[in-house]
Amino acid sequence: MENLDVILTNGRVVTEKGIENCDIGIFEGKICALGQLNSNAKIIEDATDLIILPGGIDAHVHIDQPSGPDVEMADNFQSATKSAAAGGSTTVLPFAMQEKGQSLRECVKNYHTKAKDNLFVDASFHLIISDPSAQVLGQELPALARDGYTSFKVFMTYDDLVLNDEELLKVFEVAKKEKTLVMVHAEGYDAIRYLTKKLEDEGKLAPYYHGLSRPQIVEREATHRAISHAQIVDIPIVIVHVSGNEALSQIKWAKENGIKVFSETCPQYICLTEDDMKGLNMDFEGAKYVCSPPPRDRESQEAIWEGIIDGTFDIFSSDHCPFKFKDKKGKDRPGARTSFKWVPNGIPGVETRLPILFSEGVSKNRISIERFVELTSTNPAKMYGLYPQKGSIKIGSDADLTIWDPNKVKKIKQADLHHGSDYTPYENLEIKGWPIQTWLRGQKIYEHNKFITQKNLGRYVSRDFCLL
Ligand code: DUC
Ligand code: ZN
Ligand code: ZN
Repeated sequence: MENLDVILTNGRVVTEKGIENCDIGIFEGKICALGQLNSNAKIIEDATDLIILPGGIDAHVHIDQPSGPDVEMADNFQSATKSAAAGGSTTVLPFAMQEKGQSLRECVKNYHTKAKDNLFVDASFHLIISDPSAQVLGQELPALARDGYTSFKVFMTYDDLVLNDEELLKVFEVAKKEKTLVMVHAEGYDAIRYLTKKLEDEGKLAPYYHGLSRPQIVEREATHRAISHAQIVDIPIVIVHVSGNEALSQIKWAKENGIKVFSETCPQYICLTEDDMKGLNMDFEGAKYVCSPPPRDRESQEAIWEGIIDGTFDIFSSDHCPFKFKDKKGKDRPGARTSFKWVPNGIPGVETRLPILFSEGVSKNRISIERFVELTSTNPAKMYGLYPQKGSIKIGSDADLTIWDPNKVKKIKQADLHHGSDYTPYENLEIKGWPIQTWLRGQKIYEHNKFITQKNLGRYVSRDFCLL
């Protein structure tokens, strides 16, 4: 074959057949040849001693979402997608969050305006349904599903987002009709309110108590309820950000009983514990780690690893939800030092997701590199209707590629990251195996801490239905 645009040569490549020593030929942004290529190309990139993987797909990120009065997320679409590219992800799936009373169409339009010309990597929106009115359920949701918005998230907690059981069932029914996939934030609202009040009455107000206000039982109960509702309506669902053994036991039970439940976990549940929320002697430092569900204990980390290893988890996402720490519009918002309940929930992680799983999983021999690719790229692509355009190194797919140096050892440092937050919860975590180049549709966009492209090449991608 003559005149390719790019050949990546001498790399070890993870394809659907496993690890191969092969060249990758790229033409007009697509992978067009795999094998020993004796062709010319405008650009030849030597990947000796390096590994080439499909670009990461981070299927759970929050960008520029309203997060309560006077609170601002630390990332806009520029900074979040720059951070994604630097961390080896070539596609992100952020949320278009409906506010109460808002039309879903209007909401989606607003997020497109925020994202337009600001994408360093490709993106596609999930919807968050906070107001399932007759108009939303009857018209807007079905129309949007047909336009390629094929997944949406519902919440079982939070004052502004919670849906009651009847509302959940109604949303599930629309999902069944439209063949869309529902992502569920499974934590029980009433139990959290009850426990929060109790802790506050006892004067337990530091960030650490955030974890005690939403213990594993609260997540387990909601997970079971969501699964039961899905069973009643007969739809598949995704339980997102699973934090520990209790919720996981419900998912295992469902899978063993033939109920179609997908599940996602995140870096915070293998790297952080509740002790991190203690900060330095129960001080406000702990707010850096406040997210929901909260980090659990060592036993839970082991259970999460077991689920990653044995195939119970389908995807591994960041749940990137960044706030600044030293900021009155971030973690230190008014009231946050008077009660944990005012601390914004969420931590940054879009740039560190892949290095953490590679290092803790592949480099430490807990998982194979093929399983790493499945969890971080192929399965998210299949689950959210991006496959085979994304998620695999195969002929005809977008040439979204990440080149890894499996032997590079370096600690995570806030100073090296590109997100808008002023801290990382993983400061000083030693990582073996780093992404060193990111390619988006055949163009190198990032190499060794430098962005190569001048303008933002990311595009919005419309999605098909779930293929898993
Ligand atoms: N849920 C998320 O999915 N992300 C951050 C906060 C939350 O509650
Ligand atoms: Zn959530
Ligand atoms: Zn989230």
